[in-house]
Amino acid sequence: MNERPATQRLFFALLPDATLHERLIKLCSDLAINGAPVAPGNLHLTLVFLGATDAATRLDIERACGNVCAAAFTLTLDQIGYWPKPRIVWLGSTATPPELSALVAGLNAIAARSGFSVDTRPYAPHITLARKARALKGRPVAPLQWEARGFSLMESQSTPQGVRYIELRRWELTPPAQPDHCPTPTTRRDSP
Ligand code: 3AM
Repeated sequence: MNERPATQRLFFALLPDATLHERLIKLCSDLAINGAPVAPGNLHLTLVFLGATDAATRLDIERACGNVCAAAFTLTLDQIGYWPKPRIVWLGSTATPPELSALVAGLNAIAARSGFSVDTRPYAPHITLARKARALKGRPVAPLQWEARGFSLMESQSTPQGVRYIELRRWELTPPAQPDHCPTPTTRRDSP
């Protein structure tokens, strides 16, 4: 028999803390976007998309993530944008912190070593706020600060109610006061 191994659809993301999460929800409501809002529990910032991942590959990736040494950073979310092709309204940043670029580069390297094809487009950090949306006329936005202190391995699950993003595991970023400290896995929300 030549059965394909079961896979999970995985990606790396930053998840907002409770305060930022509330602010994002309020922003979505204030913008009154004409489209399908992302479910509040799904709001995130994608770092690297992996796609279908079998259990052995997931294990390799998790091990490699334990060796990632990346610094915490602040991302200023100060720009609302619209991509017409996927019809997405997003919140993003006019300046990508170098620590974020370094984190994405490190995760892309891990993905490539595990055989995933890496997105070669320039990284554009953004939080998708709504899909199937109409263009928003240029709107100023009061900047929101994202104090990124960890990154997460996420699973995208299709359910009858729509897509659901589940945090599988999180790694801490190096706190600014401890430049020599490297991250260790802190949580595992699923069973092996
Ligand atoms: O955070 P956003 O919404 O930009 O669009 C998908 C979502 O990104 C993206 O991964 C995130 C979690 O699903 N995604 C889905 N399929 C993808 C693919 N084949 C993809 N990104 C790149 N390539």
